[in-house]
Amino acid sequence: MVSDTMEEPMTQEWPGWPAQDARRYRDKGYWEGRTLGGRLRDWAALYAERTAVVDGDRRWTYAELDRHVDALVAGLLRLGLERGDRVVVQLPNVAEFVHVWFALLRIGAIPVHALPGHRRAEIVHLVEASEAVAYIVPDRYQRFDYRALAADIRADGDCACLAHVIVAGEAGPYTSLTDLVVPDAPAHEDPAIEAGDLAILLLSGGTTGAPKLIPRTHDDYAYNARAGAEACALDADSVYLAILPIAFNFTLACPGVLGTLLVGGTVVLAPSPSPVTAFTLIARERVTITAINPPLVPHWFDEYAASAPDLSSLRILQVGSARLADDVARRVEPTLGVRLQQVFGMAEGLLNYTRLDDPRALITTTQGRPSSPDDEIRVVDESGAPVPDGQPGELLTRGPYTLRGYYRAPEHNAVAFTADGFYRTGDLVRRLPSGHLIVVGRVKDQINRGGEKIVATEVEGHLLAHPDISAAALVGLADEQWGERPVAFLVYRDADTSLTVRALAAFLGERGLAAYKAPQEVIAVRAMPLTPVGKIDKKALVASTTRR
Ligand code: OOB
Repeated sequence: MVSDTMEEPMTQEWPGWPAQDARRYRDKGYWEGRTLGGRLRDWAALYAERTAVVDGDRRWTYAELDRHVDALVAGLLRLGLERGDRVVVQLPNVAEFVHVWFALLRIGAIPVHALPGHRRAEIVHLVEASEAVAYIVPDRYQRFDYRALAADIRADGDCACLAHVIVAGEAGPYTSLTDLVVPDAPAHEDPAIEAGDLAILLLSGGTTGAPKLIPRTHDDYAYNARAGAEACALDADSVYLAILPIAFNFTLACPGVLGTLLVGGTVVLAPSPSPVTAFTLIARERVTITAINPPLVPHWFDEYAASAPDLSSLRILQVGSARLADDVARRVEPTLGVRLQQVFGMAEGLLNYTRLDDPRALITTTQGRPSSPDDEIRVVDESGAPVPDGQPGELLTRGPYTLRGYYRAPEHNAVAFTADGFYRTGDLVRRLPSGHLIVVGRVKDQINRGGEKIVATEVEGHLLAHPDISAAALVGLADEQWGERPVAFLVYRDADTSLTVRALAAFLGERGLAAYKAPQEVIAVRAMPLTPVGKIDKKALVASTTRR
């Protein structure tokens, strides 16, 4: 059932789609009116005994997954979680992520996605920006103890809204996820949850200040995954290997985990991103599709040459989240014997895929075309006027799975969207007559380190807290391995000071910042070059490095 309220801008907290667009998206069948928790129920009936999820030696059929999620729902309800509660989830690629995610959705609680690499600064921000009541973590992952992080985020009186910490594994003083499982719990339905409701909050790569939260509804997120599944021709025989973090939109829903489950396929979770692990799982589970970021590609080439793995089941290697160099793209198919698919997407919505039957030249030199016929694309110059095909301009977009505004961010929304609802991506692209996009640069103040997004102003804010630093600018410089690496230009208070990369990493680490955001190089300058309006001239800083 579709209620009238769904057609209104949804709540004060985030602007939804205008009524006439919402109606069109439903009429065209993009929004199917089924919640994600309800879909798991449908899949359990349709695909019952097929394998849904594989995590190491543990396997769940669709029917088992559905029952296990209900068992967890019962425990989460007993704990006091309610519809509308926000819950920060920071789990790595383990089956518990899938269990927790669907259990929260069935209750109508909102998973807020954190990445495994996030630390105190990011988690405090996520908890406070969403006013989360619970935080769900593993005990340890990659030699880091998340229980200590859970203690740390509350140490300074921060995160007062947080009532529960739930741990997958050894819980210590916290609530154990295993203890929340209520065997043989009844199937849980909550008719009050509608497909047009907020389902999850994703973290934006960001442009300025603290990263924003991205509202995604059940309807739009399911379509996000379904359109991807179509672009990849997924079916019940598809086996998707999750290598990048499962909380990342690319891995979860492009088409990823969700797109695979939609068609009755099997999801295999990789415990680490190493090519050795990936190759072992591909051969063992007969994986048909997986997704990686550009820095992993040369590692795949090297490991392939070294170990001659059996990749015969693999049909599609998706590469995205940062620009894949054309010459590397051209080497994928001849080297690995697998079809390349470039993916250019964003947590905000719009996804572009090269199609499986595209000419090779388009697959190796473009980042794909929009997944939905109703993705609207504008490429504009600085004044907002459209540029002709082939010319670079900023990409603006609007469509059935692209947000119309961030969560609780009216001021930012006023600048991040046009008056008619187009999202300003901050990406510079060239559009070809075929509709394929080539990413040529960026107008947002962000560094893309091989797919990991770093908001310059966020890191600069922390650098300026250092007693020896009087001015700081973080810029991305071209890097062989990462595509771009974050470089800090610093003006010291005392000209004799010199801070090393290690010292800065330690300083930023103490301030609770994720390690991947730390500068990989430090360049001291006497004064910052300024633009005519008095802002730090980052282009001049980049140019100065080529003159060195
Ligand atoms: C993906 O999502 P986010 O939200 O982490 O980052 C989005 C930004 C884009 O605006 C663009 O600047 C960059 O990442 N990007 C690419 C790219 N894919 C993403 N830049 C160049 N080439 C590409 N292929 O990164 C994301 C989400 C879903 C699917 C794939 C990637």
